[in-house]
Amino acid sequence: MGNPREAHADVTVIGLGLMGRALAAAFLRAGHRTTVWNRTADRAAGLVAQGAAFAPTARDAATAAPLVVVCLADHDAVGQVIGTLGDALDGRTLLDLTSGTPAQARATAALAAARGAAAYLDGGIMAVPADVGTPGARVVCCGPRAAYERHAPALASLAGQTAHLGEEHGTVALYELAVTAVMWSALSGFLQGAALLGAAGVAAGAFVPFAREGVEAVAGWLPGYARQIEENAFPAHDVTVGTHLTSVRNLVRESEALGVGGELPRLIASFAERAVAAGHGGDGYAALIGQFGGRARTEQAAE
Ligand code: FVH
Repeated sequence: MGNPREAHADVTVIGLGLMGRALAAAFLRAGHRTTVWNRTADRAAGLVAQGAAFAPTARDAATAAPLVVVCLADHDAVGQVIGTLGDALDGRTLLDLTSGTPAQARATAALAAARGAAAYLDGGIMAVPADVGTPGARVVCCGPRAAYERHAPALASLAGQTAHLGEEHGTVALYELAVTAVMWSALSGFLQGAALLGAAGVAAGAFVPFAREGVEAVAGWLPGYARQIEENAFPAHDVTVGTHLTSVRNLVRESEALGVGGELPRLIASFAERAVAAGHGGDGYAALIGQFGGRARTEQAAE
C-alpha cells in the first residue's frame, strides 16, 4: 500500500467528473502512483493515457492505496459507492471532497467508520478544476488531525494552500456553504447589473471593469465589517444603511422600468427597511447582519 507520509505516496481517486479528473491529473503530475475508478469507465481514458491505473471496481480502487479520495456528485452517490466497498476501506483514510451539508458529512463519516476506515476526512476543494494543483488552489479538511498530517504530502499535490479546520466532521461543509453564499451573491449582483446595462444596449464585457472594481472594493471592506459583527457595533465609516436603502430602491425602480427582474434588489431593500425600522438607519452595512438570524445573532441580541 506504501507509506502515506512519503512525498509521492500511492493514491486512489474515485469519481472522475470535472473535479475528480483534475484531482487525479494533479496527483499524476506530482508523481503519485494513481489508481482511478469511475462509474462511467470511458471518462478515465485521458488519465490512463497519462499513467493512471484504472480499477475495474470501486472496491479494487480502494484497496490500491492508503489514501482514497472520493469526489462525486453528492453524498447519496458517496453512500452508494461506499456500500460496494466491502472491507476495502480497512486501515485506509477516506478523504471525501464531495460538497454537501454538515449533517451529510457526519453521516458519511459514520458510514466510513462502520466500513472499517481508519479515518474519515471531510474536505473541500476551493478551486475550479483548471486551478487544481496550482499555488492558488486551497484544500481544507476536517476530521482526525493525525490522519490529515499523515496525508499532508499528498494534499500538497492538489493545492498550494492546505489547512486542517478541526476534528468536527461538519466544519468544512459549513465553510463551503458560506463561501458559496458569497460567490452566488456576487455573481447574482453581476448578472443584475449586466441585465440592467444590457437593457440599455451595453455589452456585458463593457461592465466587467466596473463590476471588478466593485467586487474588489467589497473584498477590502470585509475585515472591518467582520470586526463590527464580532463587536456588535456598526458605526458608519462610509455609507449609512439609510443611504443604501435609497440606492437600492432606485435600483428596484430602474430595473422594473427596464423590464429587468427586481427580486434581488427588493430582497436587499427589505433587509435594509427592517434594519432601519430596528434603529440602524444611521449605522453601516454590517448592521444588516441582524436580518440574517442565526444563533450568534440571537445570543448577541440577548446580551
Ligand atoms: N467542479 C467544480 O469546480 C467544483 C468546485 C467545488 C467543489 N465541487 C464539488 O465536487 C463534486 C464533484 O463535482 P464535479 O464538478 O466533478 O461534478 P461532475 O462533473 O458532475 O461529476 C460527478 C461525478 O459523480 C459521479 N456519480 C454521480 N452519481 C453517482 C453514483 N450514483 N454512483 C457513482 N458515481 C456517481 C459521476 O459519475 P459518471 O456520471 O461519470 O458515471 C461523476 O464521476 C461535487 O460535490 C461538487 O459540488 C466541484
